[in-house]
Amino acid sequence: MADRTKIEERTITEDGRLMLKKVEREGIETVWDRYETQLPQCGFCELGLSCRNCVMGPCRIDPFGEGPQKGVCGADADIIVARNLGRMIAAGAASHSDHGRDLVEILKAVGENKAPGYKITSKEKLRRIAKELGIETNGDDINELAVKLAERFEEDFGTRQKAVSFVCRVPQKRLKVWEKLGIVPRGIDREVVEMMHRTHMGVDNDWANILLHGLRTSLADGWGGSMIATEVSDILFGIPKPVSSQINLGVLKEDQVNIVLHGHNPLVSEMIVQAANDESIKSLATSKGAQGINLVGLCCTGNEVLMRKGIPMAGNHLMTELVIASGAVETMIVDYQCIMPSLGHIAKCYHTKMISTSDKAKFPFMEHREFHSDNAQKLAYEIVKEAVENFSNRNKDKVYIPTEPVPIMSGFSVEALLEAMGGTLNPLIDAIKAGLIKGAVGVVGCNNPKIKHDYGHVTLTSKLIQNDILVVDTGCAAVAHGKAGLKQLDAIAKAGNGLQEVCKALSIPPVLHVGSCVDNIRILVLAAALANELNVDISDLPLAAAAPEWYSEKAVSIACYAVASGIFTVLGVAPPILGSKKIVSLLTEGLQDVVGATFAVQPDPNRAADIIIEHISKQRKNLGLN
Ligand code: BF8
Ligand code: SF4
Repeated sequence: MADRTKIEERTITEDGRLMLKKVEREGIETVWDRYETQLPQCGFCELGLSCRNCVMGPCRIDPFGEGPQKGVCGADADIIVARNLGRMIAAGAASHSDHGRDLVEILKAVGENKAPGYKITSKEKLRRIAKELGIETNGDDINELAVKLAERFEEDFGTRQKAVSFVCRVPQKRLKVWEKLGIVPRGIDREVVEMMHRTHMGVDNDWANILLHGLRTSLADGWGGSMIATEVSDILFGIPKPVSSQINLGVLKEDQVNIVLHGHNPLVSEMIVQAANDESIKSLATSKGAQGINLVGLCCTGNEVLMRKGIPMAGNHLMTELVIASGAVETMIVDYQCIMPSLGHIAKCYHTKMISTSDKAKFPFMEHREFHSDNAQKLAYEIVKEAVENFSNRNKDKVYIPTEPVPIMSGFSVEALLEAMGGTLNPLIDAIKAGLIKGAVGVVGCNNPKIKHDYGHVTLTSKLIQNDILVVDTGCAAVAHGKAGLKQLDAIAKAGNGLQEVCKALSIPPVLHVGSCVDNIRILVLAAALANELNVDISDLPLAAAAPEWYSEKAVSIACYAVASGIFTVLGVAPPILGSKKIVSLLTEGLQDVVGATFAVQPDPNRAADIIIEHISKQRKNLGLN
């Protein structure tokens, strides 16, 4: 194994550093070690210049112009880079959207009384969305309405001919842009499948045409699959409201049964939450000598239950292995996405039971207990009971909970924000017009061992709020900010004077948690509402997005739908496109004239902040604001 980098180089977090010392002592391998064994990573792949779409290949293009300039089929650098990027977008859009589909299936099952334990928590939102989509109802039958809405969404996945339902939310000016380009998303599955088709050998060999379909595919995610996922989650599990909780490894409790919820879809975790509140299970825990049952979250499943239930958050992507190394976890329950296949291996060093729950996501050294609408309630109860029974197997000598948790505020859905502002966007608009708030930025996305853990998020966001830019966050970025103490009322003091004034008046922190990664659509909904209110396009607003530490294909899809929706987006890690000058120039400059927004790549978060501050002041000037 290569020499390990210093722990201080790996993460800025105290809990992470202390836990990394423990795993080093115990000889446990982590994501950082494996990253180092991969170095140097393949230069062709980093540039996007390798292709294995067929077995005449694999092929690669020499970036220095000396070796091959075409694959066996004749594809050049531009075609290969575009095809690879297209497939990344398709995979990301598929992941969010398939998660949305699972929720739609439960919504339908609830309407048909086939999902014991699940219910419609927000009847108001169900009615509101049904009305928005023009779904007729006979009378007040909420179950019938659930089925009808689910069926409408099912159609959105297939071929809808014209457009997915939520295109009705797109501001007219933006929709015209998409219509002109022919990128209005038709069906969610359709755009993903079409991308796979186009990138098969011998189909779409016009790099720009592939990329245009890439934007359409990403829009099918943002205004389709992800939007459905969030809205149906709110209907089933409730609209998030401001809630206080705690964050970092210190949320684990030495004297309690610790159950960790990891993954993305709230379908499983919501049932576990119910089961953990069952009185008979609680008394079983007491009889085993535990002071209670402590549920904590990781990654986006963690974000979902933090937003709606105030369940404490243990950590983000790069912390998922370290949570197990605490030796204090009785059971980790996973659903899907961003679950490293290494987790089961690490759990073998402790008493931790690992449970996978989705038919589409099995992992090494995990026990597979498949959740379906009809058995979820029963299964959740059994799993929590087994976790309680596992408490007595804990080896106290191995337990280490390194820090005290940090307080965090969460739960800022669009509805909650509107409520905080007295039902209208006017206070926000007035604050922007008056220059108290210069603009708003969505800081989102992952961790990646290529960037010092949490450094990108925390550095960028701290600088933005100092400059009176409101930050809304999701995913692992939100967890980073939370651990750094930026998501509590005390953090108001870290903001610029103008932003401080607004935060104090509304009693909100300067960095607002809007949810998991599918919940990035809450930012779209807010941006669309702002654009409509001001009668401008989204691309005219003083907004930006950033993903300082992104790693996943889902993040590529999010970044693309942000830009296609008109939001300037800065990435901290370069996507594999640098092998094509034409594509780099289109994405970083040319798109401005096409969709009114571009990408930028800037690994240094301080400089990324400068770029964003400059962009926002330019947008303000164009709107006639000083
Ligand atoms: O969907 S931010 S590492 S956990 S991909 Fe994954 Fe990235 Fe975290 Fe959530 Ni989003
Ligand atoms: Fe090579 Fe073309 Fe096949 Fe790709 S599609 S592997 S470039 S022959």
